Amino acid sequence: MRCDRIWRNARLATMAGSPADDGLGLVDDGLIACGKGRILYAGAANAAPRDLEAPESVDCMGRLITPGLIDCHTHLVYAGNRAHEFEQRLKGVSYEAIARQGGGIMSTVKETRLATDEQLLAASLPRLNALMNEGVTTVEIKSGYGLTLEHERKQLRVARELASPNVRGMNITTTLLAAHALPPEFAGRADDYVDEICRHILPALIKEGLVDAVDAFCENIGFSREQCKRVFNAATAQGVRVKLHAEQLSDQEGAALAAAFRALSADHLEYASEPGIEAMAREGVAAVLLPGAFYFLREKQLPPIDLLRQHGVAMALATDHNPGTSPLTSILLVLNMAATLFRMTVDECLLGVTRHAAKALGMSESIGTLEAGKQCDLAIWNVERPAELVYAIGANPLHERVWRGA
Ligand code: DI6
Ligand code: FE
Repeated sequence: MRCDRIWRNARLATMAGSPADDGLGLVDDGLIACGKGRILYAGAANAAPRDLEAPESVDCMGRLITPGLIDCHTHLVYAGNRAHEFEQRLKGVSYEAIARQGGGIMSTVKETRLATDEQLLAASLPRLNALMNEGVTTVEIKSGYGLTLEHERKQLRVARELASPNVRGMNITTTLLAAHALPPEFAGRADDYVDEICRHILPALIKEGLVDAVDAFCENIGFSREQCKRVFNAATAQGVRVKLHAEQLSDQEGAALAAAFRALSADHLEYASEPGIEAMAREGVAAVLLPGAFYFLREKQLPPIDLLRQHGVAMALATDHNPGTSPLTSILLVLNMAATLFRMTVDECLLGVTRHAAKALGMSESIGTLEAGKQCDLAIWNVERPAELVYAIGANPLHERVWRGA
């Protein structure tokens, strides 16, 4: 069988295992063959096709290979930063007082509206590089700092630009999050802004091919359950999948709303209730847990991990990179936080940034496990045991990142 490249003498964590082995699908003496950017074989070397031949065969010297990591929830494209607010908060100024001074999300909106495409690209590249340097091969990027058709379009256009192979080698999926905050032009008129989203912003940007999914911030300081439902109806009418920032700071029954729309995922979930989790399980909605925001906000309410486990809800993990509540670009630190703060197991953590993250993006057909037919996105690690990827803090054991076989 003609291949482009073979990796041999490796330990594989295929993430395609059965629940019996906790899903990591470990293979001690493994081999991966790829052709035209796709995996042709991934498994035990002694069961590989006998006729494999490739111009290049890589001896991995016993290193561990996982699927390329997936960061399934980021707000990566924006201008400026909020370090000054961080400093104010440390001096005791409240989040609300900062918001009243025009800070918070609105300060990032102001800077993002003023930025050109080139400036947004230049500001986002270091953040994308940081993720790539830790073996990330797929990133979800949300809008939500423009809040007008023109500026939401600009954010999503830059997100698409980041995906072009001549910029970086990265799979990027975009999410419209116009329902992130109320823009000043609509102060006191949230329903009118939701009309603007449903009638103008969402249909236009979907038609322009800039939107892979639609999200909303269902929260007291965001949008009500009813307003999010209107956004979801508009997205669904256009045949676009939805996801939701749900129960981050209070129980708005967002998880149940996400389930009612068979959403790809419900994200945060610190304040989720059992009925909402049951509904998610029933409708196959993934949970996306975001320990970076939990840590940075010094949140005390843990997400209901045991309930998610009991009901068999797939748990994904992500950085939630954003300048206000999770200025975090380390997916490896997310793994340690999920274990240390949320008490998730090593296997749950690693599945959270591979197979379950792919499910949260609706991309299980093409990424998230080492299986024939999937995209050949790999992370090759200088570790013996998968647990080392979750255990170490601040270390980066990545040996090589492979995107589409190269
Ligand atoms: N939840 C969050 O924590 C961020 N957005 C959201 O929906 C906050 C974004 C920011 O503060 O810039
Ligand atoms: Fe977020």
